[in-house]
Amino acid sequence: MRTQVAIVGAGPAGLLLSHLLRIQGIDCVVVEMRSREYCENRVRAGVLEQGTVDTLNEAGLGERMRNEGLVHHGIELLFDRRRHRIDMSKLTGGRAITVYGQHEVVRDLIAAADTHHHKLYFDVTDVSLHDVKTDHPSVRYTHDGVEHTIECDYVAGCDGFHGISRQAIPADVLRTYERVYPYAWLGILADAAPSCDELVYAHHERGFALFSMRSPTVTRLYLQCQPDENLDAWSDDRIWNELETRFENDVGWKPTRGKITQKSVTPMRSFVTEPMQYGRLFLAGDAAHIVPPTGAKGMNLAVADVRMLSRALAARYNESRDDLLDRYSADCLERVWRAEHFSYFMTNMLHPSFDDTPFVNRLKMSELKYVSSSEAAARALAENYVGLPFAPEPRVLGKAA
Ligand code: RFL
Ligand code: PHB
Repeated sequence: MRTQVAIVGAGPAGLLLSHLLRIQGIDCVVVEMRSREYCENRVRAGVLEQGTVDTLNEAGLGERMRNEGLVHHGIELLFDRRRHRIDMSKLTGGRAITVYGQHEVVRDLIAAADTHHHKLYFDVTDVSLHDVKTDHPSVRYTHDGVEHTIECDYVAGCDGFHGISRQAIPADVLRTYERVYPYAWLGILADAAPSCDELVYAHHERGFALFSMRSPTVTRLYLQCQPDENLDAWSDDRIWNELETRFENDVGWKPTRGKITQKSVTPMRSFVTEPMQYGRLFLAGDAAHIVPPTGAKGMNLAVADVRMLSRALAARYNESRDDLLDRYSADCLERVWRAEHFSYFMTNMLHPSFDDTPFVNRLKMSELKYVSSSEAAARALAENYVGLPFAPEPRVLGKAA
């Protein structure tokens, strides 16, 4: 099989890249090791930045998101039993976030791929990359017991943190920067109407807790826990009691209880790979970088990367220009490091660390009071949370900058 761009991985990065390339007339093939059902039902992120919403709308993928997504103009920070609202829209000239599940975005992308007959293969095995440093790279995989080779011009490694693409970059070229946090999140989905219209990030001496939602009937909640936490030790009652303790406040607000339909433990990690490109291989999304979920940045970074990559590839094919491809890694890493810092800042501020000294925990409390009382500090938090605007459009498709 021959194509222009071979894409490894059908998460948000790979699927959106495929869509953005197709609408610019570039041929591509996506190979994914999991089943379609698994990808469509994998519950993960929930917060879309303004720029992500704009990208999905511009690509013609926004109809269900506009109908079912919940637009939020603020978030709440809860500490010392008090709720403090950060009015993000007021602080950022009207920008907002949209709560719409990552698996809904993935479903919309797969539905669009069906409609336009994109080449998207699920349940593949033994994926390997070859000759990425040459001008004739290829991707090999097995599907239904038959070995296949995709000959291509470029390879996009969109296969997440545990994927194989990153390994195609030689160890002496690749630099990695990493921080593993001494805690994790126990996350649940519950059939319960959200008892608050906005997300609530709570700092409590027993640990962090987050109130979020997926729809008018589904609440999403997280509790700080140990990285090796045993889920079997957490009965539904214990989870609700702990959540109620951590959300305690002077006005008696608490999440509404409901049937818990899903439980999981998510480790917390910061990780960046440099460079994000090697020869004709380009990494995008979690394959290149991971953030702890406290800043809600992971999927948004994946979208920003593939937006950049699709434009760079369009410049190559439609204008014979390589400059955007040459600087893909440098351009992406600007945004990546800003999001890394913001996620690290939110994570440190909101999680009491039982390994830290009382001094460090006092600093966290001071920071919380500062962002809740100083307009300048609140604005810095708000502009990072809603997401920094994309750089002005690069000169592609023949338009002058
Ligand atoms: P994904 O989604 O991991 O997709 C990678 C795909 O590649 C496939 N794959 C392979 N395919 C073929 N061959 C191989 N050898 C392969 N190896 C892997 C995988 O099966 C998979 O389908 O990466 P992508 O596309 O870069 O997307 C990244 C996002 O999924 C991730 O950053 C977010 O989920 C992070 N995240 C959040 N991000 C946000 O923007 N806002 C949030 O509110 C938010 N909350 C979260 C989160 C992640 C969480 N968890 C569970 C990690 C909350 C949580 C709890
Ligand atoms: C979620 O709804 O899953 C969610 C929301 C905000 C975060 C992380 C996860 O910071």
